Amino acid sequence: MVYFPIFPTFVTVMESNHHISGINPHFKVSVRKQKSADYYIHGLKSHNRFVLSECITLLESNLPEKRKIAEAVLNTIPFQNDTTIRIGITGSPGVGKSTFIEAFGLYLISQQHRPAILAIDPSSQINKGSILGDKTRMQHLSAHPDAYVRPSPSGAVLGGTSAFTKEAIQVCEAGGFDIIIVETVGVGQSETEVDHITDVNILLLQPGAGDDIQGIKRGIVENADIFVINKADGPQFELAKQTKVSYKNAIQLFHHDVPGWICPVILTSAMDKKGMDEVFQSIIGFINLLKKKELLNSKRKYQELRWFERQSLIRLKEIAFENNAIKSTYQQLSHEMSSGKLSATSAIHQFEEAFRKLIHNL
Ligand SMILES: Nc1nc2c(ncn2[C@@H]2O[C@H](COP(=O)(O)OP(=O)(O)O)[C@@H](O)[C@H]2O)c(=O)[nH]1
Ligand SMILES: [Mg+2]
Repeated sequence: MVYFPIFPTFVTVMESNHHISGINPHFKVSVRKQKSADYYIHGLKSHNRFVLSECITLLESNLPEKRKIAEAVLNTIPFQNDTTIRIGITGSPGVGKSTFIEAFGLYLISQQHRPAILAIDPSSQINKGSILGDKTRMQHLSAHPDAYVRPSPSGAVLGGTSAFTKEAIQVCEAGGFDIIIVETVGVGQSETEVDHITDVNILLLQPGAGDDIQGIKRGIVENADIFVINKADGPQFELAKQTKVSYKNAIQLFHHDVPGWICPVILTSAMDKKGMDEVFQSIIGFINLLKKKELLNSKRKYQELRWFERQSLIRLKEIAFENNAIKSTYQQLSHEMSSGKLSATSAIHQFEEAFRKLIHNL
């Protein structure tokens, strides 16, 4: 196997395609008839959950023929809907994100909302198509007719997690869900950052987390709009209260992007289903402030633009590497670098030369 140190995502895509084409490129198409874009569009419009699931599976596919249908669907359904709320929930593994979403989702249903949950957890294990942990933690919510829970493996999709999630949010909204919750670990993983796809971000913490606030990456704290200290129950309740004070003091040092917003720090117990109302009121407070300052639409427009910029670069890279000359030049240079014959600076220079030559000859 050729080692590609720089483009790991790209390599995964390329290699998986290679394996598929090595067996039989039309294998899947011949055994199962591909459903049309109209089938998905109609199913989403009639709020059919089964079709929504099929549509998200379609979005996860890297196969060009499926991608084409997915794009036809995405180009037909609305991409902006300002009556929906997109919530990002991040936090280290084990803080209780999935348990919290189970309690919060059920609370939202009691308030006549229809929540859809996209759980993208790189630490989750995939087993028989579902992700262990997340769905079991969201047992009641998963089974509820007014909710939709979709765990997705991260990194397995074309263009990275955020591209897939952005599209999945769009189809969930088209499928009749008005509150979309995205669960990610979001700690230091650039492709799992949800702040470019959601309206409001919640950082989930657990009692004691305030002790190491200095160690928490500045970016993560800065991207949060609401802090939730979960597991504020039983013997940990007192510690949770102290953690709340530490956070309240610490976040005063950070400047929030939205003028006038002071990040609330809320105690919850997902296990005892406590604090859900306060979290929801804070979310509504934040959304109302964004709307009042006419920032909600501009935030989403900016996210669209940013997404376009990021995705076009990813596409550009993929298209470039479809060219054999570019691919072999890259492999050759990597090879020379690993055997110590070439410095990165000259490899970059040579690669750029080869690329320019190719483009100018087109
Ligand atoms: N005591 C207590 N435990 C909780 C609470 N929320 C979650 N947990 C436990 O924390 C562990 C991790 O929860 P999980 O929801 O999978 O965390 P995630 O990795 O952030 O999604 C599980 O054992 C949960 O039962 C809570 O509010 N109180
Ligand atoms: Mg989880």
